[in-house]
Amino acid sequence: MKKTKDILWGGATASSQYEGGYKEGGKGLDTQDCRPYLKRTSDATTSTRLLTQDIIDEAKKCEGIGHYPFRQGSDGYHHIDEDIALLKELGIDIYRFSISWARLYPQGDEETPNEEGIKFYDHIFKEVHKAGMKIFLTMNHYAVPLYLVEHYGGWTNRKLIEFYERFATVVFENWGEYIDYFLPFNEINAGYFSPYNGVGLVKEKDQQTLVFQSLHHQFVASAKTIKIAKKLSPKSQSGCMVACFCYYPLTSTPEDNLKAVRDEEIHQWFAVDILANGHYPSYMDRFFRENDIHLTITEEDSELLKKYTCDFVSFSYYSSSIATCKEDGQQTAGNLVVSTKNPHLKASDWGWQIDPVGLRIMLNKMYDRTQKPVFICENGLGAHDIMEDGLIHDPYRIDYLEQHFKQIDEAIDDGVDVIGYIMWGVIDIVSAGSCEMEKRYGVVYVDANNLGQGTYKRYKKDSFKWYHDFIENKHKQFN
Ligand code: BGP
Repeated sequence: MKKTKDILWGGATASSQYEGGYKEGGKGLDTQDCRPYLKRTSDATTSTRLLTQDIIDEAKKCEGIGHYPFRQGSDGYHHIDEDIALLKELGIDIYRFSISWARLYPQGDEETPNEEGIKFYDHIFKEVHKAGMKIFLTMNHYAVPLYLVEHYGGWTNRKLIEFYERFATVVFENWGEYIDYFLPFNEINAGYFSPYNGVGLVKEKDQQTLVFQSLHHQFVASAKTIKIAKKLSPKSQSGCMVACFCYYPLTSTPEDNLKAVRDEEIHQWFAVDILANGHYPSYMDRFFRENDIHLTITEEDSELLKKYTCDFVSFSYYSSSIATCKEDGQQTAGNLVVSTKNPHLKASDWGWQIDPVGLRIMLNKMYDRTQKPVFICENGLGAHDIMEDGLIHDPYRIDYLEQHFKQIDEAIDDGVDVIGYIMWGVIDIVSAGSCEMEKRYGVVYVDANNLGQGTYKRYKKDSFKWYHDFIENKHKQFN
């Protein structure tokens, strides 16, 4: 039987949140480069995700970094070797990172890739491999080349499948031998809540059909990517990933229970059901009917979905949520969704409700549902950290990690086939939801603030040593 000591422990970043260098090496502008930093109000997270054409036009006028934090990221573009050395010292088994589509294909529709982009990633793949870490690649983590948004309508357009296939072919031709695990898309269900981030859709009215058609195109692109990888990188394992919200009913009424089931299906499971089982689940028929959503799904699409299902399933998990038919409860923020407050849970500085047991529940549910190995590919605590004399004491993060690791251990005992755990934002990066640098997840501190001021020097937090020791001693901690 599998034990906790047998699973992989890792850390993750994403190109748009980490790299910066937004104009260097021939990179094209992408959707994240257009999201401004807005001082946080209660709805800042939502408003920075909904981009209008006016906001994009404004962003295009800004030549420099300005108040667009993704253009600077953590300046990973210029710190990559130092960061890989830090990850090696941390002792993680696996590094999850993503490729900027616009760095390889500045517009997105070119026939051939940008050679400087190839050189940049070639270096990363080889150095991570040399450092002895496995590679978990997210091929596309939110950022879509802006040209594809403005000239093709983002993923609403079937043409993007073709462009994505070209991108995928180049990735696997060049680095197939280094890739251990891969995801065609980060949190593929995000397109539903955050269409601009997820499928490159500029805000308009009445987008439901467009959103689901775009998601469908991403599902087909996922299947085609798996087909490509099977040929060019036969040893790599293909996955699908969703953001998990873990819905609890607010009360024991049958109505609240039904609401929890439905919310979980529509918000998170439907993408897993399609990509792991190879077809649209029956509950989506009613949802499409009742919401007047009409999709174009060809026979070839259905064949591809059926034939190229993923090898493993994976998810991000930060907090649990509440489902209720009553609309009057106190609301709180979470990853991608807003939820009714749970009086039994504490929350992070951003209102995300901390619930380690929810992680065990999600692991069990996902495994029961798919019977495929499960990878926790994102989890961690976004917090305000304070650096004094080069030291960062973050006992709250250590506590968060410890509590969640205990629940992973329980889930493994429950019989869930867990492949590994990947800590989100292992090096501080710009927040995807609220565009802040000061919402920090890392065990490595990056000296920069929300306005991009700072030295961008790296410092180890207390949690660095804690995670390092945990990985080194994992045999003793559990089992
Ligand atoms: C997920 C994304 C990440 C990420 C994380 C934390 O949705 O895949 O890119 O950043 O959530 O969210 P945030 O950065 O908003 O705190």
